[in-house]
Amino acid sequence: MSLVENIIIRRLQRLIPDWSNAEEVRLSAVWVVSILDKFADETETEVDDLILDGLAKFLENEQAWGTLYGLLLDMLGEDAGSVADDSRVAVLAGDTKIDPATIILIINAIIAAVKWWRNR
Ligand SMILES: [Ca+2]
Repeated sequence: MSLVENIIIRRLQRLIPDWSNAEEVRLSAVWVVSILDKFADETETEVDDLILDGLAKFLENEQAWGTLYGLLLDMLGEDAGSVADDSRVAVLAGDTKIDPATIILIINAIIAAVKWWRNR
């Protein structure tokens, strides 16, 4: 694990005492996204910038964050369905003006990150 990963993990463990609290998770995600955005600016690939810019829009919009948080909780549950089949993707697209394909990409990236976190 790299030094940066270690720092992020230690900060997250202190910042998110309760993962079931949507506002605590949102505030911590704002911090993580602001840090990761600086790294994404330095990479040649654009998908990282796309994901982080989209995530920042969700975090700035209270209604979109509530929708996204509920969707993520469901998708990380036992009987998770497909993100692409969830009607909340269209709601998020309306709230944020992000196209649905990008929203699906962002949500799947978050799910992969959370699963990595749980299994590390
Ligand atoms: Ca980049």
